[in-house]
Amino acid sequence: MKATVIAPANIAFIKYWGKADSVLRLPLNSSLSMNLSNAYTTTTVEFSSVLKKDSVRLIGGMFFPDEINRIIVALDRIRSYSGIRLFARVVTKNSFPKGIGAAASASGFAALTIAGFAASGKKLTEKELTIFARMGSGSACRSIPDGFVVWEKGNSSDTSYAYSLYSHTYWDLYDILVIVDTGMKKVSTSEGQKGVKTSPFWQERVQKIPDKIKKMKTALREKNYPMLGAMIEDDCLSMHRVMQTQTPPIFYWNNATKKLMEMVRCWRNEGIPVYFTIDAGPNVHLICEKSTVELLKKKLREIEEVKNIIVNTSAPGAHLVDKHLF
Ligand code: 2P0
Repeated sequence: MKATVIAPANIAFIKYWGKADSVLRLPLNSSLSMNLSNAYTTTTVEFSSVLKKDSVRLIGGMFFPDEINRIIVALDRIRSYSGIRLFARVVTKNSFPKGIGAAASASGFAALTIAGFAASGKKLTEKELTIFARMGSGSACRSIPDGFVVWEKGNSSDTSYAYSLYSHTYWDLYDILVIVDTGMKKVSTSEGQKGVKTSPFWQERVQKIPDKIKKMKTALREKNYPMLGAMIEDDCLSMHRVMQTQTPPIFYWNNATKKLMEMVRCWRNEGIPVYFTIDAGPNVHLICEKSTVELLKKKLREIEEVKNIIVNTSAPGAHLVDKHLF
């Protein structure tokens, strides 16, 4: 059987950086995210007796050999759990450029997991699917449930899963992804996280996360945008402080990133409610409410370093669709 899935990327408001178990991809801390409506991956999977090996293709781009291996390992997990012995054909495409810090591994492994199991005929619960997606790429588990999502760190594979806190219709929050650099990121997230414990700040950060998540849940429950925004910025800076003080240090920001962070502060001083967050790359996510989107788009058009923008609102989780890629 052939199955196709659309899975959103997600932006973490409280971020995942560091693993307690690198094989199972158990994180050092829980995280909280929002799915993105206009940054997504579409993937079709079919298991077939005609194939002599797995075939993996990215439309409009190229996978590195280690990425193909990671996909094949994920297919092996699906085969092993569903008792299938056939090779698979996988075709995938992204709605956004790969490697720009827009979490292509999150949407990619979420889509692959659901399409793979659907193609195998094995039925899993949403929780089980998030566990399998997590083993492909940690943040992928957060792209499966609807809208605003928590990934519980847990202390075993079965207890480290993601669930929806609120549906995507709960709050009209926007994420304007501002692309200032379209090149591939310099250090992959899997590689970068290996050095987390060389930072003198990782423990302090991890210890504070349970309290931060509790407070962020309150901000979401009350739809308290200034409280939420301030917390989003605070956790972004806390994660980058860890990254920048690892050995060797990782600096994902460039001059345009820093300029945009400064602009966000200026705009706030002018009374425009907007906050930033940044993942493992130089591009900047502006978190705002619907009423501010048009004004921010206009302001961004005036900044020469801005190459492109992707305007996202909160999105449903990964789901099956009828239109296949082959
Ligand atoms: C996040 N990131 O929470 C944070 C913010 C990057 C910065 O999750 O090794 O690609 O595949 O489990 O999921 C990126 O980490 O890492 C990530 P792996 P992943 O969104």
